[in-house]
Amino acid sequence: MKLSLRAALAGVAAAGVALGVAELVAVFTGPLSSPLFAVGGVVVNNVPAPVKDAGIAIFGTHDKTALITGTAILLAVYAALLGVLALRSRTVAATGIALFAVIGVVAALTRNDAGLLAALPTLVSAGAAFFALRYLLGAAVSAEPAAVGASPSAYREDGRRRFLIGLGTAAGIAAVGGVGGRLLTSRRAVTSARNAVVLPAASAAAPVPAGAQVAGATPYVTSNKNFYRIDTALYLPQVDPSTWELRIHGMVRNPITITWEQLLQRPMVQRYITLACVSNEVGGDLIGNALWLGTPIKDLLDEAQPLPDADQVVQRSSDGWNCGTPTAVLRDGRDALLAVGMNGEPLPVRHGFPVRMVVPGLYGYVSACKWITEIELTRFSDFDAYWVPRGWSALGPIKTESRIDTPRDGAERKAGPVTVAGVAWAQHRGITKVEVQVDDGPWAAATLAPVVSVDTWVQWSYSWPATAGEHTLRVRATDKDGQTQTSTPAPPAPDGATGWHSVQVTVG
Ligand SMILES: Nc1nc2c(c(=O)[nH]1)N[C@H]1C(S)=C(S)[C@@H](COP(=O)(O)O)O[C@H]1N2
Ligand SMILES: [Mo]
Repeated sequence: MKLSLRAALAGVAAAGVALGVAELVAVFTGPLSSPLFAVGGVVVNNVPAPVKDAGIAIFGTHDKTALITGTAILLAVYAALLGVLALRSRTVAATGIALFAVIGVVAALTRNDAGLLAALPTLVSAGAAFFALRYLLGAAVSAEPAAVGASPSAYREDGRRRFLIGLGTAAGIAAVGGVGGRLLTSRRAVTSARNAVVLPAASAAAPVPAGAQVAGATPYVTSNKNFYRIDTALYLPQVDPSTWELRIHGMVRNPITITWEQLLQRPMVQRYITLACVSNEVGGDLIGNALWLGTPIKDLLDEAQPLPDADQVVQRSSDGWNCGTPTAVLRDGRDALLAVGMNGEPLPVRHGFPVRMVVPGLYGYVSACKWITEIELTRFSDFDAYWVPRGWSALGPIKTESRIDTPRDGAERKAGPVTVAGVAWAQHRGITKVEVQVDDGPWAAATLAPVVSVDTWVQWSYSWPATAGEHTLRVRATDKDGQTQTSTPAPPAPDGATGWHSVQVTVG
């Protein structure tokens, strides 16, 4: 093995030691203080919107794994280079590691709510990297034949062994630190606090009417396991209910802070509400319907007494993410909930444990703050929420849409009656009509299933007398305002996709 290759390996191994040690220290200082996750988080919040959109489009909901993997690969390349350069100069090595430390510390300290201790994982890991690199390089050099004079091969063998053992040890520290650190962190996490939560009693939800579920359509109620997840969090915020507080402040006469205990004592209701993501493409699955348990936010806002011109409610998450919702929408009597339960369970951590907002009729990015800890009354003219400077609309009412769930695109069917079924939604307005078109024929009315309320999606079905050949099926919905979905295709940005969903079916 050539010396430069050994040096590169030494660099990568030292970086592995650094990351492993960082994860171990982060067990005590909090998961977001780990340099890998802190730097990843800064990247997430600062990449230009088109790059982020491309990332989401290419990697889908695995975009976070892709980002962390990408960061790790970049770091490995950097470390390999540093290893080789360090052969010539200790100063270069030290400077390289210091640069890594500065980036990690700045990233960790600028995360939301970070204390000074957040710098610790990076600092300790930089120290570990320095010593690991020095040791491994020493071993790498001692495995070289000496340039001048006789070098007993036994000495070389010894150096080689020393280098390999060093590499193995470094890999061990990286693996044990990385895996062990993450495991310990999740043990410390809120899982046990969540398991201990006893949900408060609530006035019952209107029951799901018989027949709401149509055969072939997606389940009317989405299970927690199958519910889509969208957020900017690389590491799920771990918010302990025993220290959770919600502060309602800003342009209010009466600022309020409530604790978890106080929240649970408020009147609770249960409501089926269909949540949708603005990034959902036509025909996409970033939408789900759940039974939410929570307290009406309207009452809390009434108590806080917003000033008349406070037209925006900014909701903030424990990780700093935020969204802006029209105050009027939250106070117009719809079932906008500060939710603690989802389908009979405490909120899953990925869906905002312990508390999140759910607002019927608005896309999630302007209304559904997870891990919520702060509500600030302000004006749209004074504050742009997270997604607004990134090119998304400040207002995000959900657009009337519909989707064909069966047959799937590309499916094959036998000639004769074929069930076409799916969902349609226009939350808080309600759907009055769904129509299906075969090829370029006339639009035929589908049968609408009953719903709990206008705040959920509706299932529909249509019996299609299928004839042999290739066919295109299209669907469109009309809402209670009389608006029929436009056929004009539009991408999700800036305020939601439009167009008709269609599938191709081969009938034999
Ligand atoms: N804290 C936080 N809350 C958030 C987001 C986020 O990035 N961070 N994303 C929002 C978006 S864009 C959507 S669509 C919904 C998705 O909620 P879900 O993941 O429970 O389906 O959460 C909203 N709440
Ligand atoms: Mo979203």
